[in-house]
Amino acid sequence: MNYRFPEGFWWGSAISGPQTEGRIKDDGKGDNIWDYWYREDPSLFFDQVGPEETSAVYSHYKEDIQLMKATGHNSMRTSIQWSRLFPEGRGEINQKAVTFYNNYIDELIANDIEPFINLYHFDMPLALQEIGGWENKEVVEAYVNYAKTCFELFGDRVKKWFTHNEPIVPVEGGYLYKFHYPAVVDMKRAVQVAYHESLASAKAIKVYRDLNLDGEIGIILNLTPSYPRDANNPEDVKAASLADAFFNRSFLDPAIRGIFPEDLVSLLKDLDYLPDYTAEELAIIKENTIDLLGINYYQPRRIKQKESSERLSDKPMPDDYFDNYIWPDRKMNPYRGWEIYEKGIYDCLINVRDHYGNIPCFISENGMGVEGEAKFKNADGMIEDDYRIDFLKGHLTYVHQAIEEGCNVKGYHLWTCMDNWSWMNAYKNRYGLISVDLDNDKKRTIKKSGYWFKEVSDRNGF
Ligand code: BGP
Repeated sequence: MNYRFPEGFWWGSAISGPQTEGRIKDDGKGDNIWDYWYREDPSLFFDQVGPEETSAVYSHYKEDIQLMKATGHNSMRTSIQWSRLFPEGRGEINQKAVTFYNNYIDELIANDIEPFINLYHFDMPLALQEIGGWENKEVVEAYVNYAKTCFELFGDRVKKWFTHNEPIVPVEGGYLYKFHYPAVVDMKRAVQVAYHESLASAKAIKVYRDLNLDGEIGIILNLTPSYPRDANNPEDVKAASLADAFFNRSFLDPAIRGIFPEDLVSLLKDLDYLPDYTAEELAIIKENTIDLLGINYYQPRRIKQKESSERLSDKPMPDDYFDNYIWPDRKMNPYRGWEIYEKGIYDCLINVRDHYGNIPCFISENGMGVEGEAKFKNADGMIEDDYRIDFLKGHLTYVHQAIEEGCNVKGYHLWTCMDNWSWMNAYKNRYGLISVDLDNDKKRTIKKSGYWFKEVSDRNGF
């Protein structure tokens, strides 16, 4: 064996409630922004497939947990759907949701799979979006109440909690680049949303600590290391550093250090774009930082200095400060259109070691989305996804190197366990260790990578 991982390493995958559970009649779930947006305009979604059914884990969770076992999971992350537990986002609790999540969590534990629970995965309850979503402080309060309810209901058994998954994504998708509802383009509003997400996270952490439960709480951030085109060109370096401030440090710094990055704050101040905040809120953010960081890594960002001084729109945008650069040597995942750069995962981990106190962390998502995987099926109906195995090996080799060099990495979770519904991309790109056949009653079949992953987990290395 070439790469052995530390004792007790977490092997598993991540999923989310809205992407997997599905809805059935009378389950009591309320609408979230995805249910609403799909109803309003199904043509926005790949093949017009909406969030209604997804992979139907709500009904299949027992069978799915057996498949997790069969693919080597000793841990897994999912998210509670806020709109399942509180159909209106606040107020009355849906008891069927309590029963479902209790059963799901108990079944995981009974099968020796540790549940990691995330509280927010892009799924704002519609009733709360109607009053402004993350732009409104009332929604921050509703979130804190929802978080507290989850800790009280499930915190006796769940020992790892996460306040958000990729909080920059609702900012980018909903308020800058139009791939989440409400799909507006307004950087000032985007800043308010980002600030409230950090505030909500800190307030939930405070509530969690006040409850004195035995467990840890963290956040999941998607880190995109920003590489300048030319490390010897100060303008490229500055542009890359600003991209890093917008998309990485904007959440890393408040989550771990309890403060916002100075360069970003001063840029926003110059634009008169600072959010509505109070000194008391800043103190809450300062005092309530995370125990554990989840890192989602998919692709790097390659940056060069802005080549034209013209604004991209009549209002400021982050992209007014840098240009994206296409590295001629890049290796692509042609299906998703993302660069594959294995060393990026190592650079993220070294950054956390050197600049964020080597806080305990784990890879909470990393994976390869491929379109049309059915063509890789062998005679027995198994998808031979050797490309995914290569992808995993490439990244795990760098995770291993980071551990050897002192990074405090506790585990590796792949995106994802079973093929699932992915927002506007719906079922376009498949990421799973297990395939889901949408034309055949959502039949699950373990892919070659699933058997490979099991072996790695059993041997704690490869
Ligand atoms: C991550 C999200 C996941 C999942 C994944 C793949 O950013 O946390 O929810 O969607 O990306 O996304 P896509 O299907 O767009 O490639």
